[in-house]
Amino acid sequence: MTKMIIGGAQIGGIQKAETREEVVARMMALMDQAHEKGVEFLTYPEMTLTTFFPRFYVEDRAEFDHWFETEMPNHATAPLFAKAKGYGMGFSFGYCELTPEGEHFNTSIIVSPEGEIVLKYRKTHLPGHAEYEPERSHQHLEKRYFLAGDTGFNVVRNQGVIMGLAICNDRRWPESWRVMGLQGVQLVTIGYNTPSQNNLSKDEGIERRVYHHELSVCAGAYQNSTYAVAVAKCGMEDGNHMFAGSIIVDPDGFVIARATGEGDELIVAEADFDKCAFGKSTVFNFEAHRRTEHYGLIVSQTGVKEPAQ
Ligand code: CDT
Repeated sequence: MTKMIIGGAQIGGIQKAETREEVVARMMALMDQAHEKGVEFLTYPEMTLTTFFPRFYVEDRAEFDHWFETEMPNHATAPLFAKAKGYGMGFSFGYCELTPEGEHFNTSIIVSPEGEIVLKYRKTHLPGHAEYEPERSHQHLEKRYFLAGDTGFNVVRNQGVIMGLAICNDRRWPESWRVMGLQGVQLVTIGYNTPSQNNLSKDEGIERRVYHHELSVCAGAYQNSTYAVAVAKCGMEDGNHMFAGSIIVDPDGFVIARATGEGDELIVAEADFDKCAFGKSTVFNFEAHRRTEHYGLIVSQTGVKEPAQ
């Protein structure tokens, strides 16, 4: 029987002027709380270390290289790795990665209780746009500052549990979940930074945005019979609001823990990973029920091709 106390460390807004060290101090305070509650694996948000800078446009992208990490762990994050190792706690968190080859990725990692990076994932589904678009209420320039990830959705067995990573917009795409589901995933950890308003539609307010977030995570968890932890960086950041709504979801698709505020906040639940087996061996027994002969379009075609009139 594999039971584990899992946690999500929601992080309130990080302003432009905040240093990595200040952010890591907040992360460590939540890790201390998590340890007190017996958490064995803790999930932090997407781009945990910095403000969500893709809301800002700069002509010369290199001006934003200071938001990226060239190594991990590094001087600022080493104390976090050391604290987790001291607690025997695994964790995941997102940061912006600049490779030795000069490539920029929106990245997330799983760190084992021994302090080793056992899985690295680079965000696949980059939302937004690459150029300044004045018709938008705010910019979302992920396609300007990041390359689409080159890792794909791998999983790793960590602390006896099959774990996988997705980042923010990935949670809306069933393809992300199913690729991990096909590797037997039991815990999907997701970090997100989601603006509270659709930048092309004033009508899509925060309630609808939070509903779509929760719908996506609950459906992904249910359809692949896996636990999921989805954790926000949220609240006011540099004058922009991002919704909170961090949740832990069970393999039946039910929310079993939920954040109540918009600041730094810990959510905790007990996961019984044996519960993943029921769905995986019945309604979502892929071996028994999938019909891959009918799914070809999913990988052969990207956009929609409507039939002729
Ligand atoms: N960070 C991120 O991926 N945010 C997106 C916003 C979509 S609107 C351009 C999300 O899916 O939540």
